[in-house]
Formats: sequence, C-alpha cells, structure tokens
Amino acid sequence: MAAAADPVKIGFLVKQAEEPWFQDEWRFAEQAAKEKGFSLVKIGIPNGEKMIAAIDNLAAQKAQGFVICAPDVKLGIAVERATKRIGLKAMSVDDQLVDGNGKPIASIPHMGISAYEIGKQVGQGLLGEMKLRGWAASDVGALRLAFDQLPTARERTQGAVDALKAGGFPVTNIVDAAQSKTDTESAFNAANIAFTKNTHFKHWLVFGMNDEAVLGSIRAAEGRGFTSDKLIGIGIGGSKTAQNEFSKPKLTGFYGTVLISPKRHGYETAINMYQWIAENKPPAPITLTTGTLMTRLNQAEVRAQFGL
Ligand code: FCA
Repeated sequence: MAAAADPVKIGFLVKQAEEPWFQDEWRFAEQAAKEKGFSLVKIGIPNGEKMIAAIDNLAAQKAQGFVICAPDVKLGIAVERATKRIGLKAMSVDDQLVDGNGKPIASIPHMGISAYEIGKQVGQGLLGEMKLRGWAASDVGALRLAFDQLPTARERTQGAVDALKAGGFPVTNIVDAAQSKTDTESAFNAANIAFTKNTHFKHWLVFGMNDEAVLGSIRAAEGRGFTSDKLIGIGIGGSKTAQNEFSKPKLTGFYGTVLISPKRHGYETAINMYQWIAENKPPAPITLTTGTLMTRLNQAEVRAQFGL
C-alpha cells in the first residue's frame, strides 16, 4: 500500500477510449490533475481482462485510487475485490457497478447521469418537434435503440418511451432495435434490420442511450431515403459526435441531443478521488447529474451554461 507522503497518483479507466464523451472526461480530469498537482494515469479498458490488468498496473505504479467506467457493470465484484486486495480506492463514473444480484455496490461511490429524467427529456423533445412538423402520429415510427443489459441505458430509453406514451404517442408504433455493442456501427446494423422490417412508416423518431446510438440509426435511415424532413433523432451526450453533426452545412436527421456534463463527470470525479486520498474526505455515495436539450439553434448558449 502507498504511504501517505507519496505523491498522489490517480487512474482514470474508461471502457471506450475512442468515444468522444470519454475523451472529454479525460480532458477534464487532466484539468483537475493540473490544478491539484497529482498525476493522472488514463487507461482504456475494453474488456474485463484489460480492466484487471489496468488495476494491477496502477497498484504497481503506486497509485492510490482510480475512477472507473467499466466495460461491464457486472464486473463490480471483481473491482471491489481487486481494490480490497491491493488497497486502492475506487469510484465509478457513468455506469454504476453492481454485484451478482444486480444491486449497486455500496462501497464504491458513483457519479452518473439522472438517466430516466434525461430519457424523458429526449421523449418530450421528440414529441415537441413532431407536433411542430404536424405529423400524424399514426404515420410515425419511433425507433428505440436498446442496450438493456446496461441499467443506465435501459433507464434512459425507458424515460423516453414513458414520455412518448404520456404525450399520447401510439405504443404500438414504438419499435425496438437491440445493439450488440454501444458504438455507432452496432447501432447502424441494428437500426437497418428494424427499418427493413417496418417499411410502413412515413416518418421516424429515433432515440437511444447516447449520441452514437442515434447517429448510427440516423445514417441507416438516411440510407433508406429518410432525409432530415422525415426524421427526428435526439441523442444523449453532446460531445464531438453531436457537434460534428450540428456543424454540417446541410441539416441531418440528428436534430438534437441532451447535453450532459463531461466536465462534472471528468473534473469533479477526479477532484473527489483526490480529496479522498489526500484529505481523507470520501465522495458522496451517489451523485446524479442533469442534462439540457441542445439543438443547432441553442447549442452555443447551452454549452456556455454547462461551462463548456
Ligand atoms: C455510458 C455511455 C456513454 C455516456 C455515459 C454518460 O457510459 O456508454 O456513451 O453516455 O454513459
């Protein structure tokens, strides 16, 4: 175990290092490291084996703790065991770690998004825009990109479904498409199958767990002639994936996203971990962050509100 006088070293482990959201989290964690003068070790952990190797590696480097978004939340017990064995502090970000019964692990503090509420904002945004366009609900399909094995993903899309239902959208027009992974390509493939099976809709609403899910589906819909006037997609995130879409000269089906805060999730978790290590001040057991609907029109304003 590291001695109290050792310089503070903190790991930041993420499941999908190539995804802009995680790049942003790392960037803000770096900011915290500069400010507080600790060193930050960033490691991508695409699977359980890499995750365990990364934790061992941190211990060997005399790190005192880490922030983690695990490749599978069911690895929770493995994380808890590893941290106890080698005396490292752990906090989860984005995806809350669970035990064998699917129950959150109490010894690991967590910062995540208020998934269900944010999902509701997605659903309300889709309905609002659909009404503005005057579409008859009977002509509209709503595609739910599903990754139900991840609780935060399931809660996000459930929020959207409930908002659609509450707004009178016909439940039978909601179509599920299960992604095998949480990237754009898997979403593209899943959406393609769903569109092939449901050719009777004139318009589509699209939602999913993040911007990548929605973007992949939008690309699939566009490939079938659903231009932006027939398609409304709202993602969750607001990092580069969404910004790239918004900066295209031509409108795409990617109408909006609920902006969430990579600054809070990156900077704040790193600071929390630092204070736990250096000042013996443990993080709050659970912190849930909020989001705001962002479109091409209000993006500058909303990003500014988030300090981005
Ligand atoms: C999950 C998703 C990411 C991001 C994050 C807040 O980890 O996989 O895309 O939405 O939650």
